[in-house]
Amino acid sequence: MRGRSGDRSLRGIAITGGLALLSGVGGRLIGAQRRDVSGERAAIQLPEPSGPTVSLAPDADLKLPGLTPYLTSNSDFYRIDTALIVPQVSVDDWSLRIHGMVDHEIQLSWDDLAKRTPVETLVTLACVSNPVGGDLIGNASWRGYRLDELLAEAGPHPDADMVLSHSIDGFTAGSPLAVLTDGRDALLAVGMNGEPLPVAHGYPARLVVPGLYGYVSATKWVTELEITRFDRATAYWTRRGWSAYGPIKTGTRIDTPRARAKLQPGSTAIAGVAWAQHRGIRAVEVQIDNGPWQPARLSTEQSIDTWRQWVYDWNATPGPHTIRARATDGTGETQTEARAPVVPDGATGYPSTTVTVG
Ligand SMILES: Nc1nc2c(c(=O)[nH]1)N[C@H]1C(S)=C(S)[C@@H](COP(=O)(O)O)O[C@H]1N2
Ligand SMILES: [Mo]
Repeated sequence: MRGRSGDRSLRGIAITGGLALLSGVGGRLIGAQRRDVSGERAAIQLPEPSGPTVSLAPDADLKLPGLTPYLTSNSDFYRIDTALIVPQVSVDDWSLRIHGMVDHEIQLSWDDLAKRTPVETLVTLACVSNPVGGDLIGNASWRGYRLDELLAEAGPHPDADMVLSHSIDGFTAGSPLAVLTDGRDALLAVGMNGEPLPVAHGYPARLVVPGLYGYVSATKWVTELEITRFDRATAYWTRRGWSAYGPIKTGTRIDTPRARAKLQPGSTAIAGVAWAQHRGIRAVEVQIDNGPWQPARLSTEQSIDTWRQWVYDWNATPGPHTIRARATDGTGETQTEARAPVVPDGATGYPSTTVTVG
């Protein structure tokens, strides 16, 4: 980050695999965050979800060498934080206020939540600042409370169209009210992969919305849902040049072979992941050099809200080669070949990997 205004980089604050890549100053220091809620978190018992807990379809994970696992562990999950110090929020101090353009303002404490029954669902979360081929994307099971139910209790006014979620650290995200209430599994999440949310991923509560980039939906350490309008409120990253709306674009990534790999001739698995959250992935195709596009084999579709793995068996011939891939979503639309940068609303273009065989 380069300063408070005119800052257009979410990438500078990306933290992946526990490695901090902090460039310059920015973010905000949270006042007097001297405590540590990790002990409290370890003792929390999450309520059991209604319905079955998540179980994986056969072949949802093809388990190929070099291919990203279907499920991302909490420790491998990417992180994006504007705060330089991870907020430490105790369940004793936490509450969620739903207010603004509503009939009944609501305030929920942790104990109020415990009286409700959560659901559990798989959602692939993605960052708008993920470049083509990048790793700011991960897939986890989330346990939480349906936002459509919580919002219905507050009674949003008919002319409201935005839910501005506020974090304790000052971060805000603006989500279309219509997306949070259209029946998808938009959650006030308290659990990630069967554990309480890790502190760095928003403990004790955050939002998770299938189909929206994190900067417009996935508020961590969430404390307020302000029901408002896009023509009245502007969220954190939108003030810094990013789009007010952030639906996730269809994308795919080549995981193996790695860029500049030296390969033996013959049978070679080309494999990766593809995503189009809440539309689903219908097909992935692979192209070698300027050859025809060939269909890849897909992993079993676990849900339209999560990525799918794909693999293409290539008979590698000696020489240098360029491998490209493209995905088609559940509506039949193929991702665009036109390259776009991550600003203002997400990168586009086909991923490409160059290898040498022989
Ligand atoms: N409080 C807060 N919530 C936040 C952010 C943040 O900086 N602060 N980053 C958002 C962005 S840009 C993304 S992509 C997701 C990332 O969630 P993760 O860090 O759990 O992967 O969180 C969103 N929620
Ligand atoms: Mo993000």
